[in-house]
Amino acid sequence: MKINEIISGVLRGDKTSISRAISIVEGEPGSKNSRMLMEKIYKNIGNAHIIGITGPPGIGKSTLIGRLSGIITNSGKRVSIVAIDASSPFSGGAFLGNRIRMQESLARNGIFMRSIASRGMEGGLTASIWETVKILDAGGSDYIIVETVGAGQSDIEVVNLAHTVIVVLGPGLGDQIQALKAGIMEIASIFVVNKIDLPGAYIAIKDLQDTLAMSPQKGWKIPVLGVNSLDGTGFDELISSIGAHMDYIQTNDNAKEEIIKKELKVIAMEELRRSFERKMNAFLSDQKNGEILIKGSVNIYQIVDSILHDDKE
Ligand SMILES: Nc1nc2c(ncn2[C@@H]2O[C@H](COP(=O)(O)OP(=O)(O)O)[C@@H](O)[C@H]2O)c(=O)[nH]1
Ligand SMILES: [Mg+2]
Repeated sequence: MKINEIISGVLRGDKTSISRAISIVEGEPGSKNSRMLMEKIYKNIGNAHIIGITGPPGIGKSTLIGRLSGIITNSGKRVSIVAIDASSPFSGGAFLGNRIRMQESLARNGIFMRSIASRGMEGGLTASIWETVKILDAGGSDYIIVETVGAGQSDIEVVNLAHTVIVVLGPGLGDQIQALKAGIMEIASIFVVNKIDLPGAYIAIKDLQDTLAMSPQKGWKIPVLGVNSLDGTGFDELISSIGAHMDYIQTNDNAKEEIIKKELKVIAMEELRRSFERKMNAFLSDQKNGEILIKGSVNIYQIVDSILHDDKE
């Protein structure tokens, strides 16, 4: 498939082209193809609402997403899921089986799902996930749900790119909050306490509500919802809170501006990183630079400066 066919396929919403396009931005980040692809699809983005779902492992995020995406699909909207998986390739066997089964059942309902392994990936994870989300947006998704375990730096960066951030917790709140990256709690648009069928869930809801009551909120009032992702209890409220948050963003210029600024920052930082990496590699692969370096008595800061300001690319 040629790149131009892939681009027109994405814009038609063709799933095979969307998969290929995602493989390009993941597999050859910053390449000419990847850049051309992103620039060509860019004018077709902006329709999708992006929902970030984060929370500790085992809390029920995937189960919740399965149910949520089913409800949204039944209302006639198109949903895609991007799952960022922290599992290592070594312990990932069981997860993989699970994931494939989930992928198959979602596909039967027309839901597109893509898993991305975060471990072992070089820097730039946030940018390639952002690009993946934009490809799905250009491909006609109305909703894109991104699942992350909120424990690492890239998790917080990724979830920060969502329009609506849902932090999922459950009974035994204290330990869970400990497990999350500092700052995750601050970017929630909605708190969900999952597993309300289990003891301690209502205490968790109350604790979250008390914590929120202590910090004055202006603008959007963060709701705390209890759900059971196994039987669907509480999902009507969850759907209406997501809708209310979408309305809030759409009618609030400041919220819109914040989102665009965050996107701009991610792309700019990544362009800078990729460009510096190219210059750095060019410098290191030049034999005579190697000789300069091993002679000692070099000013390493001066070298860094000269690489940074090397404008011939
Ligand atoms: N009792 C109960 N179990 C749940 C609920 N939601 C999910 N689970 C179970 O919690 C486990 C972890 O779920 P999973 O969705 O894989 O969690 P994730 O790691 O956060 O994606 C699974 O065994 C689910 O069946 C719930 O609302 N109540
Ligand atoms: Mg999961």
